[in-house]
Amino acid sequence: MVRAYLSLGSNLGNRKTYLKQAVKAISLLSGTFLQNVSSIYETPPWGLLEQPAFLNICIAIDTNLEPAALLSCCLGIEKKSGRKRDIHWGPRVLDIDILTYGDLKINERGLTLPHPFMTERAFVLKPLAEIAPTLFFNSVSINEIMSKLDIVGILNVGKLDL
Ligand code: X6L
Ligand code: MG
Ligand code: MG
Repeated sequence: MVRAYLSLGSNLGNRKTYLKQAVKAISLLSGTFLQNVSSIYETPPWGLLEQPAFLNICIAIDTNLEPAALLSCCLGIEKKSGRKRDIHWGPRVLDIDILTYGDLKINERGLTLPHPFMTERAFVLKPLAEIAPTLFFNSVSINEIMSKLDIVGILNVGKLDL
């Protein structure tokens, strides 16, 4: 069994409902056990600025799925939620990213672990730090990395009622 952390985001439609359905679907994956769910954070958009604000959360799972299988399950859940991939970095009903998978470091087509830009993005690290305050990246604690990121506009808006 491996501990993995996932980042979920939504900025279209009923954002909370998409996140809630995604957490439920992930918890039902074979050999996968939901361990923790962060608060919901409303976050300003990164990358493509002219789009609605996101709701972002992080979750902890313990899983027997291999990383590639976990990724294809996550993409399947995105697809079933109605996600269309048109505009790169554009608005989406649901995005599920694998942040870490145990201590694994890999770089292959479609899957780089740990997620390459996670330590630069407060919309990822703020919810992650809430549920994994003892994580380290390259010997630096998540709280130390967080303290150097811009958290302007990031708002804790409470928990999902699961
Ligand atoms: C320069 C150029 C600096 C591009 C940053 C950052 C691009 C993040 C894409 C970037 C750049 C991304 C979310 C989001 C996206 C999300 C919030 C991305 C992919 N996803 N903003 N922007 N939450 N708040 O989940 O992460 S698009
Ligand atoms: Mg993403
Ligand atoms: Mg993604």
